[in-house]
Amino acid sequence: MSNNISLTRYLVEQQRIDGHIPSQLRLLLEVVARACKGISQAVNKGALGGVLGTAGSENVQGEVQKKLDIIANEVLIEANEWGGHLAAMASEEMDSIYSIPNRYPQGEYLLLFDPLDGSSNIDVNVSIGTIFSVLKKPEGQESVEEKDFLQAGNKQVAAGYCVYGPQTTLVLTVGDGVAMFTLDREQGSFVLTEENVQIPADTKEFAINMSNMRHWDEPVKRYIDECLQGKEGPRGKDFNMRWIASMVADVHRILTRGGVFMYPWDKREPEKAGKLRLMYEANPMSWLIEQAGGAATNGKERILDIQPTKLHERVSVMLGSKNEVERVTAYHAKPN
Ligand code: AHM
Ligand code: MG
Repeated sequence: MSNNISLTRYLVEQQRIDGHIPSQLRLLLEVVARACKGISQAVNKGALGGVLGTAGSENVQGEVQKKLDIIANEVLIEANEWGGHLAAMASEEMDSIYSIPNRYPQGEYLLLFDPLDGSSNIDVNVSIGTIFSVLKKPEGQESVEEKDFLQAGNKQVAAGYCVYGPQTTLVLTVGDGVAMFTLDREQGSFVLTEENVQIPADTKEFAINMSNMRHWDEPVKRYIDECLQGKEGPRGKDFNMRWIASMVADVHRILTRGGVFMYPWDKREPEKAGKLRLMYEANPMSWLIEQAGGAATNGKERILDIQPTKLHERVSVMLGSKNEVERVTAYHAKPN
């Protein structure tokens, strides 16, 4: 459908028509997109660029960092720190927030990101991606602290991801639907390839790491068990399963053809609410999914309404086709 509308033109027109993208936010989104182009280049080079393998360090969550995790993190910081549009950044790969150095002007936005989601897929040439969320800095204060980031997902002013797969695709919402842009490598720009993305309310496809089944809670077990029973079971239809182990790629499939994605709480680490992180994984993805007509809960409540209590907070995630997410959420409310 494109008619060759670049991301730049799309953002300028959004700013002009609706006036709900202030110029600082437009600049921010362009800079994030430019950084994603750089990350895409590094990902594409793979072994030729010497970027595969582990970096020999761990992040704040105790996960081994890959070289590309660190490269992607640096690309995003270097691209965003000098433009004057940000007050601070936060990343899955950094223990604490990154305030904009004094030598640069400070802007009014806060940028959160998972620089390279799907780390276990980096070295095996399977789709990975960058996830980002944009919040506004609370008004009337000079410096920014971690507590200023602790805003519910419903306060986001922009959210998106860039998936590095067979194509590099940037997916974006500023609260006015979901648009997809494909990277045209010859032109070096993102070109609009899908607008007003809509997820069908029903689906026959689920995504969950089945190897954890014995650790799940009853409502999740019940939901998946009923899917597995297929036509002969209470759902009366056969289901298909997909699990890419890159949330970006699984969410991209759901935005493209529907489906339900779950990474629920499980008994392996009962004190943690889930594996995925609320502020820079679940929140941006939940907003995109809702903007496309889907739903996102933690099994009990809307993810976007959860008040974060810490930057790297984890959350149980169930998102995608509305009727399926509502069903599994209802199973949590009435386990029997
Ligand atoms: P990461 O941010 O360290 O890459 O972890 C998040 C990823 C998600 O992209 C994906 O859905 C999940 O972890 C896969 O986990 P598992 O390997 O337990 O199936
Ligand atoms: Mg991640």
